[in-house]
Amino acid sequence: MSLPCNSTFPAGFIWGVATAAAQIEGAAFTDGKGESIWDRFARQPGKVHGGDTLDVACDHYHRFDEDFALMASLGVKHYRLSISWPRIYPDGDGELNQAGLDFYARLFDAMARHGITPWVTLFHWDLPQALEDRGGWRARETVEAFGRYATTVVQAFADRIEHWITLNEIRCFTQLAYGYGLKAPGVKVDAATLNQIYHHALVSHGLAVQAVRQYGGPRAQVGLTDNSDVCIPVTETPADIAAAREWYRRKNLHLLGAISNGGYSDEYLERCGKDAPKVAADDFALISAPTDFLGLNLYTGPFVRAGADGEPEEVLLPSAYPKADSPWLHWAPQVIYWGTRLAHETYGVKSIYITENGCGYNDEPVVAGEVNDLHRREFLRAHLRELQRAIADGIPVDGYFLWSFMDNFEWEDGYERRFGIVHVDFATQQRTPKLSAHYYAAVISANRVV
Ligand code: PNW
Repeated sequence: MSLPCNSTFPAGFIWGVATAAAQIEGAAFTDGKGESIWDRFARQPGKVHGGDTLDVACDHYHRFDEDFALMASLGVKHYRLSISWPRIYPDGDGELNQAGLDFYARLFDAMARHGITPWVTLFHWDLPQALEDRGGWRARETVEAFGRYATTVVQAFADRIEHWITLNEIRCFTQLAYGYGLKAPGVKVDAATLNQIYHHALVSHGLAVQAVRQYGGPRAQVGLTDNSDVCIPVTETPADIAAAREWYRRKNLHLLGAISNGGYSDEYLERCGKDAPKVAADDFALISAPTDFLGLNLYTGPFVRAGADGEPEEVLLPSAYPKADSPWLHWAPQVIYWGTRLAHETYGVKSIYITENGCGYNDEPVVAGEVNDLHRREFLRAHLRELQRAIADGIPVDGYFLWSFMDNFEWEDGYERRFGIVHVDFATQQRTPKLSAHYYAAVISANRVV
């Protein structure tokens, strides 16, 4: 099947925007919220650009009503947000903070008033520091605590939430945090510990799925958001496509591979050798329980080709290759097409939502009341064309969430790096929709690439 290049998207296609609690809420110690590992990390010298903290961020905690009014004015009807675990359980476990649940109840009420449907991520990296002090993701205790937290949240909001996302980007809060030490808690563990941490993340995903199935009500849908290592064939020829597919399969063996396989493959266990994770008897019954969709955060990916011996090889990026200001974010719009296609082909996924896609730049000044981010408009248009191609090829993509609604705390890059389609002046909290916001509003309204 192929569609003419200016055709509309399928009726009911979900257009949304995304954020995460720690990056926008601020109010880091308000109404009983506990300390998160990011609150702690940001206070360690040299960890976050400019010494920026999450204390105020976009002050969304106090401004959500006007933020939803702005969102609605752009025609956005779907919003992916996350819930802050330390707002609900300040110590990660044990005593519940009712004020935390009350905050999200007010937030969801406001969204309903503005006609915006919530898509809720249960964990977007803000682990309670108290749990990190007892071992963090190294410890099985954290997995059990996450299961209790997920159950509490699903029980509290089952009447309002139909779309649940268990975890955001396992790779980032495991490998980048405990492997490379770039993200909180900023440590470097050994290979066996890191493999155990991946496993704990997978079990946590499974416990959240179980919570949604038990308490989410008949209409609830649940899935994981993964940032798979997407491999893009340098030329779309059978040889390079096969190489990209094989490279993708190998790179995702420990996460999506294990989930879809119902266990760790021999290939993965051989790769781990003596550092293989310890797996409890029922773990994979949880981990591989069916889900309703797969969320994919698609930003970039390596270009892969068939080498001389037929083995996949990554092509090095020349210095002239275009990048966003985030050094890891080289332009590769085909990540949308290949990210969704490889997930569908490799794991048989039947429903995919792109839960994040966007770009981060530093200098986006407000001039005469406008932010001329033509670079982001161009980025979005190129990526949406690839989304259209994926759909035309029959890949089951049901929605797209742009990262991000507004500039926010970009983790170790602090407030310097802007991903929003709405500009935030962090001194005054003034919001200014950028050119890209008006562009995206036009896309949503026309339900096609404009
Ligand atoms: C995602 N990489 O993070 C997160 O889900 C967001 O919270 C974040 O703000 C956004 O993308 C932009 O960075 C990523 O190194 C961080 O490939 C790093 C990578 C990918 C995604």
